[in-house]
Amino acid sequence: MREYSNYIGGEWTPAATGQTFESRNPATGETVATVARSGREDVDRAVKVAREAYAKWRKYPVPKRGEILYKVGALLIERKEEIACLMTQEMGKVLAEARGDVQEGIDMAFYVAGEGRRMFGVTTPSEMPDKFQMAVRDPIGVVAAVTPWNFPLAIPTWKLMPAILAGNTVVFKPASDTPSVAAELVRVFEDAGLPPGVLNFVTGGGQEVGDALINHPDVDVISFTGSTETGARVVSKTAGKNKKISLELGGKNAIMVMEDADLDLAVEGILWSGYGTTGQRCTAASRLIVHEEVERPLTEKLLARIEKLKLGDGLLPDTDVGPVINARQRDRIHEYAEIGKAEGAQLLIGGEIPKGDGLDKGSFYAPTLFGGVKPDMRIAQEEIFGPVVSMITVRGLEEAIQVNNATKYGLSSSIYTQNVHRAFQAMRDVTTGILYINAGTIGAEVHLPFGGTRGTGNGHREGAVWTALDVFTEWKSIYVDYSGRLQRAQIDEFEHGA
Ligand code: UN1
Repeated sequence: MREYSNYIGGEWTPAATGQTFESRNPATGETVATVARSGREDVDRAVKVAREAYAKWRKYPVPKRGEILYKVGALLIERKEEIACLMTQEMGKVLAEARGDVQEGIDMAFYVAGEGRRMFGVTTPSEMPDKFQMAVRDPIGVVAAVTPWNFPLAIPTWKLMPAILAGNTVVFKPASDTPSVAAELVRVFEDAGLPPGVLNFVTGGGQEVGDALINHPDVDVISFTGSTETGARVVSKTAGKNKKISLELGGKNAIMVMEDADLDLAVEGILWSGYGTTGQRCTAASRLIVHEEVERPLTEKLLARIEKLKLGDGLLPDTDVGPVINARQRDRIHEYAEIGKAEGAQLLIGGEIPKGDGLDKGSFYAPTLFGGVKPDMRIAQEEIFGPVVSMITVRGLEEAIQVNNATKYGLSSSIYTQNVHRAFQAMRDVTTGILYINAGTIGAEVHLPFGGTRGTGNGHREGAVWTALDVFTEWKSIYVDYSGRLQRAQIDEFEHGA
């Protein structure tokens, strides 16, 4: 069995208390790894080491920092299959998707590495003669990266790579459901030659490790991806402590299907976005907003496909839908199905914890579709984070967009239409951070901004390096006066043509 400890100052070390916990395979219930159950003492040590390493790292040339990330990318390519298999075992997503998760980290590595020879600042002319001015990006200090289990490799790379490239040092706390994948990522950084102390890794619970980390006075930036409730806790617990906080929280993403849509194409997008990753992406489609004219044929086509989806262990080649992350989450999803029924929505398929076929050993949930959903029902408003899709019928594009926009979240949306006017109207009026035309709600590429409006976040964007660097750097404006005399901005006047 695998064993992982913390990684602090370039050393793999057990938790100060010597305690451990286990991560389990959600498809089989088997133990995947034993990892350190850390506490405040470990966090204190990791932050101290990160702070010390920062003094040197911030002066290390940015292109050279980028070169380490090229090596990280190359090692991830070498280890892609091994890490993907481990990810399927630890998190449950089917192997093809686990490979995609690692690939997203590889894409990020090369993309951010290249940024090492850009990281552009700004120059702009002065209002005075003999004066030069520019703005440059400065690192901030120690970053706490707190990451979720649903993209156990890709999402950490969105945080660690730009943070490290910019010259910060990091303490990384992964979700307790997926510590092994996170540890393998840290090992890649180590093997790529990242100097000790630049990246530190502490595993353990949210209460013990997470809270100690975000509240630590020497942590300057908190980059958190996870549930809306935990995000709110991060903000309230650190209020008044003057930390820079970037949040990526929930979604209630919708696919709009207009009356002129290519329905077969839409069905593919709905299956992929609604039930891919067992509905456990923040970008997953959990609402379907359908024009009344196509509701019937679309429903028929969808049901014919949903009933054929095969649940099982993600390592098996014929599995379409893997388990959900754990039994607690499965029960929560089931509660939502019950809520949907009680609210008067029509359960068209699913709505149950499947039995037999070896599924009882793991945490599975049947792909579920509700019809007759009203936009204000709880199953149409709250994030379920499972394979549950709620179908709402509308009479036209404006109503579709209005329903699409009317949730407390604002991550991703999609519209299926073959009419260019409708597509552009959606591009203008949809208020989510991501919009797809004739594709589902998932599948963001690393080099565009990733994030959402309203309750999905707090205005920051990950992915695209120029937006990610806004989280991990501060702008410094520098004025260089080479006139040799006192020049007073806003006061002195200059003769034309002098
Ligand atoms: C997430 O949903 O938590 O766009 C991240 C996507 C992936 C990333 C998803 N590239 O679906």
